[in-house]
Amino acid sequence: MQNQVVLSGVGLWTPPNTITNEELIGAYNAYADHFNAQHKDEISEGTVEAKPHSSAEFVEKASGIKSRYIYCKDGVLDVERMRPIIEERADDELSQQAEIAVEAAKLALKSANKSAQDIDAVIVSCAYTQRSYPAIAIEVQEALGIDGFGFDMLVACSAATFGMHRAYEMVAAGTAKAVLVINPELVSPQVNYKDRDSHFIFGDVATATIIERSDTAKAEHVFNLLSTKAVTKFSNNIRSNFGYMTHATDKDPYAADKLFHQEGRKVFKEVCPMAAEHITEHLASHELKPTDLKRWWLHQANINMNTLISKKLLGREASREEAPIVLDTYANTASAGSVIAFALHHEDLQSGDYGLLCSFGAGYSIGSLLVQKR
Ligand code: CO8
Repeated sequence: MQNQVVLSGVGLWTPPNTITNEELIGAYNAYADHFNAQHKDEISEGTVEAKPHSSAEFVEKASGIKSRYIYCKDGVLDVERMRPIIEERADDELSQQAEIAVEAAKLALKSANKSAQDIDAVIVSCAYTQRSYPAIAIEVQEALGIDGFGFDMLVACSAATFGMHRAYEMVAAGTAKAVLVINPELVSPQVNYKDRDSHFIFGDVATATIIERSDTAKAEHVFNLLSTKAVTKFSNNIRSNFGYMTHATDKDPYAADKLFHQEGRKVFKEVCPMAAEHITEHLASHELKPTDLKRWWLHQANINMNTLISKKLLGREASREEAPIVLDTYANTASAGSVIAFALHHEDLQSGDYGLLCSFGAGYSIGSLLVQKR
């Protein structure tokens, strides 16, 4: 017999620094002017393309983003650099990603009313890990004094939901009693701040959740995890080619294709119907309709995507109360967006209310979890 599984805690660690659209776009436009002045002759000969200005008005209208949090602001707005300055740490120091993971984990443990001794597995699941091994999850496990085991997972936009899926399965099967799932989305080092199409999209954050057996849960807000659903379909439309092979290929490890890049229009067109269909099927497997749900904690990549998906599901636009948006202040935080929305907007749900967490994006990947307030 399977154990009843619950989501009993959530933690949200927000970096101390922000960059507004105005600041970011001011820096980009200064960089573009600098580039155009430097390449004046090639541009007039037609061998180099001039860089047009970015605009805060476009960014807010096309994405819903007004500002973003950033782990380290230094260097990003410097026209000569356009990337954060992050010091390398010694092997015996806590890595930056483990450090922010620990912050989010402590908040999740507190909200679940648990201590490190109650946890027996740690999953660090996010879009990038800052090294291949030893796993960041094992470093976090050591820092928090957790027994048991830990491992890292990379599933880009769906890392958080897919990580929670694995935790659900382990608790249901009895191979772990309580799992800490952490999403330290330190994405700013992989953003191409020189690329007009994508320089505004991302922000840094760390989120964490506790998934455990229902009979051990003692938090104030406990959600029965009814089921999970996942799908992936290969696409090159969102891609980063950075990896360990660059040591052998003799290519520039910092070239534009090694950083985040996408065909944003295609992503928009292809992912929205996939996500709406996925959610409809997930709910139908419980004989539920979209109108039966109280809350939608949707992936936060683009406000227009969320509006379109909720219209497809409900036949009308969802209110901000039904489908909260955190993009305006957090921007796209890779896999953490739906967890941020959950962290900030779950305490008002009443016993019996249904809600759905859902990620969609790179891979392509879609992951959902249907929950019901206990
Ligand atoms: N300023 C002013 N104008 C601009 C800018 C800009 N910054 N950028 C583009 N334009 C112009 C274009 O040149 C174009 O002009 P024209 O019509 O004259 O050619 C016009 O605006 C329209 O351009 P687009 O068609 O590209 O603009 P869209 O309306 O499609 O909006 C978006 C662009 C916002 C990127 C939109 O396509 C989008 O959001 N698509 C989906 C994106 C998405 O969900 N991506 C997933 C991201 S991946 C993820 O979430 C996790 C991945 C792993 C983490 C990586 C971390 C680094």
